[in-house]
Amino acid sequence: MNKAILGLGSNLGKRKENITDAVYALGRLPGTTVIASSSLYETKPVDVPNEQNDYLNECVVVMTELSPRALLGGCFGIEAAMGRERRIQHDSRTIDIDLLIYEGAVSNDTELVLPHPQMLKRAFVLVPLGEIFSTGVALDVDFSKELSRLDTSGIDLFINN
Ligand code: PH2
Ligand code: MG
Ligand code: MG
Repeated sequence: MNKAILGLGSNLGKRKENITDAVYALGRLPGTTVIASSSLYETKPVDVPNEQNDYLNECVVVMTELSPRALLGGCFGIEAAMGRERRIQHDSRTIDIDLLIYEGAVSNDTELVLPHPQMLKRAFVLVPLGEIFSTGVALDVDFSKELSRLDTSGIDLFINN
């Protein structure tokens, strides 16, 4: 069993339900259990090609028997089942599930880069992650410096539950 960390995002449709459904689906992947989750955060879109709604973002930690690649495949399967369309890169989406960190795994090929190359630049990832890993270190990835330097003004705890 290995630990892995995933980041979820939604800015289309019923955003909160989309995230909740996706977390539930992650826990139903073979040999996979969700062991921790952050609060939901409402976040301003960053690096997007068009006008978009605000996102809800959350991070979760899983224990899994799946390999990094199989876990990634599981994430794509959940996205597809939830109606995710892939037309324009970084377009609005019902659900996005990104594999951020997989315990002990470094990968650098075209399908999978681990740790996720953008995660250290994104407050919508590091703020929720910092809630779970309050030391600023997640499975050997130290994000404390980046988190302390990032502009977190577009990131709000989502209380509309
Ligand atoms: N995801 C992106 C691009 N921009 N911005 C926010 N706030 N949240 C996201 O999840 C997000 C984004 C590409 O995956
Ligand atoms: Mg993403
Ligand atoms: Mg993605």
